[in-house]
Amino acid sequence: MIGNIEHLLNTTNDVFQKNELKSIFGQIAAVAQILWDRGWAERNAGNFSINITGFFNAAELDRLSFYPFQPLAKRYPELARTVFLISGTGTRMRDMANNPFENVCCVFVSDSGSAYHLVDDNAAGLSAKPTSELATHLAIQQQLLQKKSLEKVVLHAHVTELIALTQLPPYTSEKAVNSLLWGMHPETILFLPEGVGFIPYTIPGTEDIAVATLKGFEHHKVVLWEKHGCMTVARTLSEAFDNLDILAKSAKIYFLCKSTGQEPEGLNNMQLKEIRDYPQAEPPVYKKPDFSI
Ligand code: 2HA
Ligand code: ZN
Repeated sequence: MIGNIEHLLNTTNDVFQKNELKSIFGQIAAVAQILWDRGWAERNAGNFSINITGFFNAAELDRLSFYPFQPLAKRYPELARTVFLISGTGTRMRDMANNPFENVCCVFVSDSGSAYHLVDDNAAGLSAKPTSELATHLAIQQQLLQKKSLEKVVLHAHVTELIALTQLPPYTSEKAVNSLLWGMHPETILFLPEGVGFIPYTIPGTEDIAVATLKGFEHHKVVLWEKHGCMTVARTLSEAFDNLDILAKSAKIYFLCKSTGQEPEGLNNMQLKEIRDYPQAEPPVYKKPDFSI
């Protein structure tokens, strides 16, 4: 919980950057509302992290190291002196939508990468601590930096349609689940040609799930956690939502077809190949988030 947003914004002197930072909070509120409306974030489900290091210069980063710190269970050398907005543990997306400032933590990773400072001006010490999935978020964010990726956002949500799919034994392998999801709608292979990674059921919040998820993200933008939900990486929170939305659409079409008592036909390999091979228009130009708050 960063409490008074002005406090964080005052840390960064550049006016343009302040507006940009404000718009990120607008985007957090908008996406949290959609996740709640979709039923993909029951109670305190779902969490996210956003790398906002680019908003701060070296002197501003130095100032963040005066905040109280917590040791991390593991060292993340590549994350030294990085800043993240991370959803607070136990916070609800429906509350996040109404007041992102009170439900997000701002975390500055120490020079050694083995601790984080909680950037917070709440003298009463009532601040939220980062999500229970912190280890997974930091591991993925470190991997993104190592890959010099443009992706700055990691989002976890309980996408009902995808969880339901992983409850069905025939779809508990990467090959089977991708073949089904691609077959249900042409957009799925178009926007996620690398498919999804599949992680067999693992206890949430553990190092084991972090390690398995990292492996999944070596070749995918979305990773399914069997019987739990999914994790995605993207350039913005809106785009992260899009990744999950496309997959949920495919899964929904499958279940709708099944509800008629019939098996869906699916796109065949020839049709999928045609989409893969079809010369695509220029990829959409990345627009800066246009949310403001
Ligand atoms: O943030 O979804 O997996 C709560 C969860 C943990
Ligand atoms: Zn979860």
